[in-house]
Amino acid sequence: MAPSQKTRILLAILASAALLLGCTGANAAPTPAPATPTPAPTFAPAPRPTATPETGAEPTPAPTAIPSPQLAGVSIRGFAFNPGAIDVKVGTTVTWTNDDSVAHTVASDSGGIFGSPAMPPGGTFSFTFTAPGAYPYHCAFHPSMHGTVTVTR
Ligand SMILES: [Cu+2]
Repeated sequence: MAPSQKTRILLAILASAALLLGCTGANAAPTPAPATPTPAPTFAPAPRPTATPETGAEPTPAPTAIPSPQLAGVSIRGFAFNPGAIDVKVGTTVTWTNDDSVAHTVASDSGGIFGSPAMPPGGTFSFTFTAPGAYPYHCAFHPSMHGTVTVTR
């Protein structure tokens, strides 16, 4: 065997060895991919306040305009209606209260539109005016006592 051939064989062995080493090295070098890839930090986005879509367009069911009950009061005191004349809107309930020490009544001057029985001291009488107009009234016991309720729309 010629020395050169011997060298070539040796080189070939070395080369293959290097290849083997290189291969094994190449195989061993890459760090095995982690079986469980570190989960990307699931970034839960801060819950944004969901814009309430109703804002602004609140279809508040408009209640059929039910006129709030309107009230008015008249005090009977010192043989007089106080106030003697009041203005109210249609639908207003007027309540007379006898703040005197004797009985009185409330009676419409004409038509018998309204009329109370004798109201003892502390008694009350109410009437709801449903039509516009002027409603003069008096006390049946004391003709000098007069008052007027004026009803407007
Ligand atoms: Cu009276």
